[in-house]
Amino acid sequence: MPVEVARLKGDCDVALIKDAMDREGVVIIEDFFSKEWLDRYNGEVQPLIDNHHRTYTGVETFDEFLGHKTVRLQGLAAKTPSFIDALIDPRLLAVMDHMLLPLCTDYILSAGELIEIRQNETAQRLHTDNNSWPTPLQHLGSLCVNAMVALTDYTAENGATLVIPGSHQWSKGHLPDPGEITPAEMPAGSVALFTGETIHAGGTSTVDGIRRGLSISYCAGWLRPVENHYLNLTHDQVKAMPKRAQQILGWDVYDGTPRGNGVLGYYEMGNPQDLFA
Ligand SMILES: O=C(O)CCC(=O)C(=O)O
Ligand SMILES: [Fe+2]
Repeated sequence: MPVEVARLKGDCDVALIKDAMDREGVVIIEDFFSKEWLDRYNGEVQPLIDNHHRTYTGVETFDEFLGHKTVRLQGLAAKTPSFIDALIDPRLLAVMDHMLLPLCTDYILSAGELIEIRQNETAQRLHTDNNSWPTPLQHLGSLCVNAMVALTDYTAENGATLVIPGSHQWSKGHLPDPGEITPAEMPAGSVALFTGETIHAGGTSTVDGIRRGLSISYCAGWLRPVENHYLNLTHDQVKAMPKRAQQILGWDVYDGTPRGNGVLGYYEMGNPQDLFA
């Protein structure tokens, strides 16, 4: 029996999404974003993709991991206004509350990445996104949750994300049999959610055409985010955003200590929110 990824619809009860995430560690939700949002967002990213120049972190194995036939863009909160609609989508945030609040008092954006896989890209190595942080922290549970938004159709041939349902509960080092790996095939406008402990990878593309995704990952508010998106944003840009977006972008203090003994992320000895008062 081929492995199937749990599949829901965008207007479903959010409780079903939470259940699927707890049980499987990955779920596809179809008809999640409207055609209107999809067209608008694709319109906002197209000129950025057209002008894209590959850059490197300087860490060779990581640059390899990012792919040679894949266009990646960051700084999306600053560059693409409609990113914010997805970032604070109430259904996504309800799932993030469920998945991440056991570990923290609030979560922040870890990375917002546009990932466009092109013909002849080879699959990434299988990994978990928890791997971004040191091993002792990984024992705490899922440090992040990824919402992979399909901006085009995702197919087995064009590089759909490879996922392993149930792998979020595996012990570290347990590798999947080939039959347990399945492409998260989904039409444009869907979202695939997976935990920081779910094994996955960008897929192989054998076809002429693109697989374009928007990966929005949220992490515990006390972690250093994967992307340094703070450097992209101006104060004026953040000021114009809804408060919840400001908070998720890290422009607030994190108070997670039992007795208010310390806060993280304070600014000029105060709260970044004071910038907008
Ligand atoms: O592009 C994809 O489908 C997955 C990318 C990914 O997992 C990553 O870059 O960490
Ligand atoms: Fe990943």
